[in-house]
Parts: sequence; C-alpha cells; structure tokens
Amino acid sequence: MTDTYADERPAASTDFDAIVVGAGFAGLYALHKLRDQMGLRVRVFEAGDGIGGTWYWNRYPGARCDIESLHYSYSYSFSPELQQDWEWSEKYASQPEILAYLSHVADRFHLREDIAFGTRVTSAVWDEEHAHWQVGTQHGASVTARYLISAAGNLSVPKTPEFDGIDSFAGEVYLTGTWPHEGVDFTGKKVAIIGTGSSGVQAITEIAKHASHLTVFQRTPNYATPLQNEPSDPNRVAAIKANYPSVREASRNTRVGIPYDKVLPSALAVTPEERRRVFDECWDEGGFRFFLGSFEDILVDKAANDTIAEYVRERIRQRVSDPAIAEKLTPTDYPYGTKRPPYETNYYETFNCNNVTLVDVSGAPITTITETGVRTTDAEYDDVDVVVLATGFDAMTGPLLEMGIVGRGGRTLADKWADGPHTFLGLSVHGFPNLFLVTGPQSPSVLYNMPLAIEDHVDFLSDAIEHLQRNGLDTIEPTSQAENGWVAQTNEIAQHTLLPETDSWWMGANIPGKPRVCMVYLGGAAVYRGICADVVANNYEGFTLAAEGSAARERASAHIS
Ligand code: NA7
Repeated sequence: MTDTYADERPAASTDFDAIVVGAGFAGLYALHKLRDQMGLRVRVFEAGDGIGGTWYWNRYPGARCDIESLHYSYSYSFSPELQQDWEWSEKYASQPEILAYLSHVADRFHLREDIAFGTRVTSAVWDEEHAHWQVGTQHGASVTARYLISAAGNLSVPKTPEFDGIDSFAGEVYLTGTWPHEGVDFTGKKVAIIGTGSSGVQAITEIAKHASHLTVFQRTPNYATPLQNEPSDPNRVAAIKANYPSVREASRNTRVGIPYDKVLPSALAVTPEERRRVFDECWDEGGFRFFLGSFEDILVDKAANDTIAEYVRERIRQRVSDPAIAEKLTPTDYPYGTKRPPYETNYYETFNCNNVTLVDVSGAPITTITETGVRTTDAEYDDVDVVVLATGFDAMTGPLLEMGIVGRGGRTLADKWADGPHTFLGLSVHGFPNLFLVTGPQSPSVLYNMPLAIEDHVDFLSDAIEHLQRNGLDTIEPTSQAENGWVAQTNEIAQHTLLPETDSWWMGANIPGKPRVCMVYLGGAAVYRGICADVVANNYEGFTLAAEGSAARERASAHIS
C-alpha cells in the first residue's frame, strides 16, 4: 500500500479524496483500487439498491452476456485468486450469474461498506477556489472530493418512451432496462413488446415461451446470429485457468479484447467457397466470433460487408417457415454490423410459433399506448395485458449528462457537449479537471470487452492520481488542443468505416435530436492502449498537471514560512 494522498495534505481539505459514481464493474474495481491499493478515502454513490450496474437493472427474461464469460473473459483480471476461484457454469453467463459474481467480488473485497446505495448523484460542480468537486445527491447531501470518477456505465439511462398515453394503459408496463426484481409472470398473458435490439431479441425468445400471445413490434430488423451457448467445458476451463495471464495479455492486444486468432484480411480475397467455410465456422462458434472473427474488412468495405450480410439473410430465410414473415425479419437496407448485432438462441424459430405475431412498424410508426394496447398510424392492436419496452438507451453520453456536471467557469458538460462529446482519450474533458470517465465516449468502451476496458481506465486514472500526489500536484486536465485532436481522430477513424451510414446508438442516432457522432473510438483496443501508454510515458502528454486551489496555496505558504 502506498502513502495516502490525504495523509500528505496539510489537513483533510475534502470529505473524500475520490467520489465514484456507480457500483457496477467499473465502480467496484475503482473502489478496490483507489481504497485498498492506494489508501485513498473513497465514497461510491450508486442509484440502485444493490451492486451490479447494468447487471443490477437489466433483469428481463433471457438477459445474458454475449461475450464469453471464461474463455475470452468477461470478468475481472486484476486478482489472480479471484480468477482461479470463480467458476462460470456456462460459456455465456446469464444475468443472475454475473450478478452473483459481482456480489462475490463485493464481499470478497469488503466493498459494500463504502457504497451509498439508493443514492443518485444530481450535481457535481468544480470549485476553483478549493480545486475540488462539490458533489450533491438526490437526498440533499453535499460532499467534496479531489477527484470525480464516473463509473456510471454506457447503457444505464433508458431511452424515454416516445409514445403518448403510457400512463393511461390499464395493464402492466415494463422497461427491459429497469426490470422489477420480483420478476414478471407472463403465463397466459397477452404481451406486446416494442424493440428488437439485443434486449428485445433475448426477451422475445423467453417471453414467447410463457405468454398466451406475444405481439412483436419491429421497426428495424436486425442481423441476429446464434450465441451457441453451452455448459462450461471442464477441460477448456482447466486450460484457461492454467494460462490466465497469457489469455488476458492476448485479449488486451486485440481490437475488441477477445483473442480471435484466425481473422483473415479480406472477404473479397478468397474464393466464395472459402468465404462460406469461414462464415460457417464463425457461425458455429457463435457470439462475437461471427461479428468480428471472420475478415478484417467486414466493417470497412461495403462489398466485403455484402458477403456476410447476404450470408445472414440466407440463414434467416432458412429458419423462418413463412416467407412473408422471413422477409420482414430480414435486414436489407443497412450493412451488417453497423448496428450492434444481437446474439440469439432460437430467436427466428420463435416466429414460427402460433402464439407469436410480428408487426412491422417501419412504415407506420407507433404513436400511442392506448388503454388497451398499441396504436400505430395505420392500425390498433388491442386486448394487451402487458407492454414491454425494449427500446434501448440514451447511450454513452446520457449517464454523464444526467449527473449535472459543471466545470471551470460554471460551464456545464451539457453545454460543452451540445454538438456531441468532446474528450481526450474518452476519459477526460478540457475544462473539467480531475474528472475521469471510465469507458467514456470516444474510448473503445463498448467495442472492447468491458471488464478489461474498465480495468485499463481505472489503472490509468489511479496511476495519474498517484503521479499527482507524488509530485505535489492537485489537478490533471487535458489541453483543448489534445482534446480537439482526439475528437478529430475519433471521427476520422469512424469515417473510414461503414458505421456512420446507419442509425444506431453507437452514432447517437437512436435518440431524436441527439447529435449524430460516433461515440466509440474504433481504432481498436490494442492501438488505443498503445496511445495511452505513450501519453503516460511522455509525462502525461496532452494533459496539464498543476498545483492549484487552496491546498496548493497552503503548501506554498508553509514552504515560504
Ligand atoms: P437497442 O439496441 O437500441 O434496441 C432498441 C430497439 O427498440 C430497436 O429495435 C429500436 O428500433 C427499437 N425502438 C426504439 N424506439 C422505437 C420506437 N419509437 N418505435 C419502434 N421501435 C423503437 O437497445 P437494446 O436495449 O436492445 O440493446 C442495447 C445494448 O445493450 C446492446 O446493443 C448491447 O450492447 C447491450 P430501431 O433499430 O431504432 O429502428
């Protein structure tokens, strides 16, 4: 354990050294690292009544991770003992199992004692005089801290429903992103579900097993492909556990934090037969392997993309008995993978069941939730007992803008980001000193295996804090030049891909009025990690590190006298 920053200060000038917002994967690790390894005084504020973040809120039927739990490691790597002890029962863990894992982590590292549950941060204002953050909560508490760390997640603010009349609906309404803890019994009920993204695809398959009737309202068909989940294979588990350090290292040095070792350069450079063989192999392996494990040019070359898109379309048509329904379920007007692809188990077969109806609302949008059902511009769907909204999130920027963050000179983050996020490295913002965004917009974030992306950022920010305290400094803040350069670089990389063509939450295009800009650094995790390492090696190049505020003045006057 290192000396604490607090102990080195003339007096405890803040209530805490660091405030962490959120107690999911990011907040739990940040608390452990800053408190247990650096000795800082840390308080975590968590809006939910328990730990888990995404995995606390998203309890809808079928909720499951689609990055492999063990083999490619949707789990923490920071503790070798934890890695060895924990056993995942399936290749892709279900929400309850991930929540149990995080609960185990919280207990093992005694994290709960420093988390204020049921406490939403409603304001965070930079105090220039004292060079610290003044953080307010929904309960009216106000505390100060030198550092403010957002671990609030990327998909934690559900999109506000765009339909009139929800309050007038006589039955039950649920959002996948804030699912009731006691669960929902769909047995014998007539259910309407809106949305066919990853959440909708998972929920539809499960709800259809219980509902007397399920009506699926689809605006855009997705390229969903098989998850190929299965029980954990003890032999693979043993092999990975024997080699965890190298597995993690390999993961971190790939584009998305998953070590696919067989990715070929171009779908257009092989024969059709070879291409099909590769797609078949990736299909059989399932999950992200199909998305990112075949050819390098799938997301950058439209002609290459056409080959995989057509492969998926063919598969969908094979699986759906009614050709008219198959056509509605088949995406044709945007490239594969430019919306986050869902992964499924019997999703398409669900539409062969007599109790499931597909309603295509692409041409006739939903306008209203009525007292008895759903109204579109051309039809009324009555006699509904339960409405499920799987309509997505105000992703990436939403959680940050909800926090009421105000930086230097009273400038709000909302004002600064009026035309989209402006960050340096996706983890810091000019004008907002000592604010760290764990997996923030313009970092690899949601296209880098999240637990690893989180660990990288928490390690970066804790190293930066340690650097400040070692050098008697108070603040770290990116220069506007570095920030502008990073924003330009992020946008330029995106422009070389097919992503900007499609309306997706990656582009902010799922929320009416939200600036349309790529929210993710698409240069890949390995490149990004190299850039961050260079920044540190070059004495935090791109950042201004300073002694400022009353603590600095006290230090200076103590030095003079
Ligand atoms: P997504 O992927 O944003 O999916 C939301 C779905 O809801 C999508 O099918 C939307 O259609 C649909 N939607 C949203 N608003 C409407 C309206 N007004 N009318 C009809 N349909 C609508 O969110 P998820 O929760 O499924 O997944 C989020 C991420 O969580 C996922 O990508 C993984 O990373 C984990 P659209 O496509 O916009 O036409």
